Amino acid sequence: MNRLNLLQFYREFLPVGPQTPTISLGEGFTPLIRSRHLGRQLGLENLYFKFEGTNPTGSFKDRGMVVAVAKALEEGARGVVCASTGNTSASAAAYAACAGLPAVVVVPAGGIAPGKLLQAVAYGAQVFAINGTFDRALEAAVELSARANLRLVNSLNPHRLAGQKTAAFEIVDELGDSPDYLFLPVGNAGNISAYWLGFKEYRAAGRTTKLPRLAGFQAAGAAPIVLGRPVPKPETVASAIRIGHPANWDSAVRARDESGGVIEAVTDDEILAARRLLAKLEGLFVEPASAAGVAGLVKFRSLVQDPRAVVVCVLTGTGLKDPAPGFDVESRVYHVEDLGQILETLGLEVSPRSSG
Ligand code: AN7
Repeated sequence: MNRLNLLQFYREFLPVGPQTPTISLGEGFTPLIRSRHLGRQLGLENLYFKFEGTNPTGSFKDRGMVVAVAKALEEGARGVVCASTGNTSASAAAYAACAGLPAVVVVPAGGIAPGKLLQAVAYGAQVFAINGTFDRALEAAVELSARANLRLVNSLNPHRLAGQKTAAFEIVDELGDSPDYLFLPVGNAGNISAYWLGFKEYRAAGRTTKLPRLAGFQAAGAAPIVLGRPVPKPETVASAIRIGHPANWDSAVRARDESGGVIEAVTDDEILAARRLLAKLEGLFVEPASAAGVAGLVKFRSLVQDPRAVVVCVLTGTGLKDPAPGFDVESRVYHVEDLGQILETLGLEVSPRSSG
């Protein structure tokens, strides 16, 4: 089977030309999964999940990174640098490896999920953990890009958002039109800005007749856009969106207002409840930050009036990198001595011992 190449498939909407290397790790073309249970519980007939966890490094960041790193390669950059709450660093490290470029990543010390840190190391990046928040790590990355001649691959690099807007294209291509609502988490606010760009470009190209309302959700302890001021010490279990001063603040507010949407806050308890719900009700295991959009839909259900409205929740990353939060595994595992105890615990009717 010939797997599609994201850079080639959407090239007319991307900053790629004949000289751009079409590198790929198999990013994009992620499943749009129709809800079988949560939608019914919420009284929504057309609820979908855009599951970005199937990207090669486990998050939506790969869509933007493939473009940013391809352009860095095309332009002869010496290497790439980024700050990250985890997923960007994993993605930058992987695509740099793929391109044969060195990667430098700066993360807030103790602030990122273990699986993400491990990925950055595994893919061969030089990893620096700096005391303080993501915002401090980003300042260092920006400075490094200028002083060490490394290409910055945070979302301040416009190629990142150009790549990320392909998720909006895929949703429209699959549904035949834009959804009525798009629910998603907001951290550095690049993704909400990129989706808006994507839907607007597709409408200008005549590929969609309408635009969705955007509903973005920050964690309550890290909700600068909701509060209207930076949060110096952001706190949340959802480490990916533990960001107090989003780089794309203005464009996110514009996207919200132009779309007639909202950016609201959800608590850590609401995020973890949504994470459990997605896994148990739908079979979708996502990281805490990725559950924020669904937590928002549950909490602000009245935003969607029409039960037939087409609603897409973006699930930004896999649960496997940060598996523990929200699950008490020990209390849910029965320790038994023998088969008899298993049968007894299950309380099932038992037939005689099978002979095979
Ligand atoms: C799973 O990796 O900022 O609002 O440095 O990893 O575009 O920032 C990650 C963000 C949502 C928020 N879900 O997206 C980083 C980083 C997951 C994420 C977000 C992130 P933006």
